[in-house]
Amino acid sequence: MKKPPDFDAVVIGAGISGMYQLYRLRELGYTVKGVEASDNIGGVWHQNRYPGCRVDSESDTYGYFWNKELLQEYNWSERFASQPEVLRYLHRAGELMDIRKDYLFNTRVKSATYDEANNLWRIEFVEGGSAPMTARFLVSALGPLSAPQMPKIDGVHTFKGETYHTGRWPRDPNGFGPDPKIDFRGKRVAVIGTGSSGVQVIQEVSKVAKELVVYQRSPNWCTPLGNAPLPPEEMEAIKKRYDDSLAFLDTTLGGFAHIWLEQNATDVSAEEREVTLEKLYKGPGFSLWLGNYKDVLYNPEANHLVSDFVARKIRQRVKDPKVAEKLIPKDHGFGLRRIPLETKYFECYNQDNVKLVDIKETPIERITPQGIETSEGLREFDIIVFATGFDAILGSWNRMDIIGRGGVSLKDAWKDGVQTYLGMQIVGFPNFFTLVGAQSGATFCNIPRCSALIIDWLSEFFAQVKQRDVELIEPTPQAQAEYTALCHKLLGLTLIGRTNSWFTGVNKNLEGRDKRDALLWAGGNPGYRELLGKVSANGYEGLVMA
Ligand code: N01
Repeated sequence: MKKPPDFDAVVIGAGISGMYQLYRLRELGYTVKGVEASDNIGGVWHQNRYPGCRVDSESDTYGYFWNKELLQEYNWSERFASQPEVLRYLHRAGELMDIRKDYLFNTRVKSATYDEANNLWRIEFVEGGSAPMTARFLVSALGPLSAPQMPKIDGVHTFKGETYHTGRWPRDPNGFGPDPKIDFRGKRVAVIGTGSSGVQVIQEVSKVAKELVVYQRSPNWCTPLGNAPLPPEEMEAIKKRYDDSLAFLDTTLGGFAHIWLEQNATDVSAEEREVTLEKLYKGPGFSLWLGNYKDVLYNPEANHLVSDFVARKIRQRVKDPKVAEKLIPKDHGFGLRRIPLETKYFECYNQDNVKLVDIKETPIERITPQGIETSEGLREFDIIVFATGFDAILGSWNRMDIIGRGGVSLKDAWKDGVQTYLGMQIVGFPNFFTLVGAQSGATFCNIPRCSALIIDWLSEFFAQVKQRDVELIEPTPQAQAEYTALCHKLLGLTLIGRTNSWFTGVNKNLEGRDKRDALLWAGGNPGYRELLGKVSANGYEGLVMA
């Protein structure tokens, strides 16, 4: 006789998508358990507490649109909310879902193994967590940017001062923000890394540090965030139009409040283009990235025109022309890696207390107990901030053992490249689901908005699974191969697919991660919704259910 599972479903992760998925499963009558490695809800917003951390989606587009009560209750105070404000929002959402009662915190999954004889997943935890548990369905909501990655630098652990990684920032135990004891005032600070996290932390630390040295390996195409307070009367107006906003967001590429222009950059006059780009540059959030001419991420010539525009902006804003040149990306065009949004970032380099070290010119040789040594010599510091990013998309899954049918691990299944069906399921891993991971329609997206689409769809599916007493769900090899091929094709149509970045799985800090892979669904949010609609309309084609 088959053993019954402890739970119908276990959800790993209490971030934005994990909490919502668990809530929906519970509402459907599934017995559920959530497990979370950290000690609280909030996912990346619980962990990334560095000074300056904030959203780069407009605040009122970043949330749970499905929760009408929360939409009407919550007042965003800024156009782009800070980390404490987002985390407060998620805590309130957690309260409204009464989510904590179903989660075990401080419970990090070590392994999840499919037990074929009993058709269930056996989940084991790192020592100190829970006793093992079993589940019929296992949903992994691990987050694409939640496995922080330290750099490979000799002596990295010898430094005697304070060190922090932006993705694991110590927190104020009594509040939602960073630990107030981390004080940069009057200190000599190094920041390694100039992605979105680095840019945000540099802007803040430069205001108070005695000396800030930025170690940059690759510059990024940063554009202005356009943040401002959100007046209460405007917030009230936003509340009245949430339904319309949602309808609009559902039409945009990534669920952001920006939509391509109808023309191509190459089809308009230089004068007209300049006026348009100027307007977009001054616009909020991802205006210039995702509200640009529709060929910018596809046509090298169009991309070059916009890159040239942004390079001119950087030259205007940075006083020292040599420093400006170092801050202009030369190895990739505008928008082909994730755009960091900034507030007076470039002006930081006009300050006397801020210095830029281009480590392609003067490489870091080692970290010593006193500081950082490059080919130019040693600089001493009190604090080093590692803004070196994540083992993006794959890391959270690779850092636990996920063992499917026949004892095959997910790492092995993906060793020659990621393969999924809909970015949700993998052949050989029955009843295992991934949310906002590789090839998911929500990963290159406004995550709360796009992950809700997936969770709503999955919840419909799980309702039918329950109704039909389905106990086993697995994609067909053909459906998986076709979906994966489609991901490659769509990404290959974009210039993003030809660029090394975390979008394409390249990570210089990790062995064997120098080849590009189609980790993203690049068919846009409407395209993904259409595909999911077609799959369900055709009786969940591509999935074997037994
Ligand atoms: O990480 P990143 P991140 N020596 O990978 C450098 C989201 N996010 O944490 O480019 C020296 O982008 C690395 O250099 P290179 C957002 O989606 C959102 O900043 O590899 N440098 C790069 O400069 C974002 O894209 C917000 O040459 C080293 C940096 O470290 C994603 O998270 C805010 C190095 C890493 O940049 C990740 O952003 C923050 C080494 N050994 C983040 N190794 C919002 O606003 C790495 N680097 C919502």
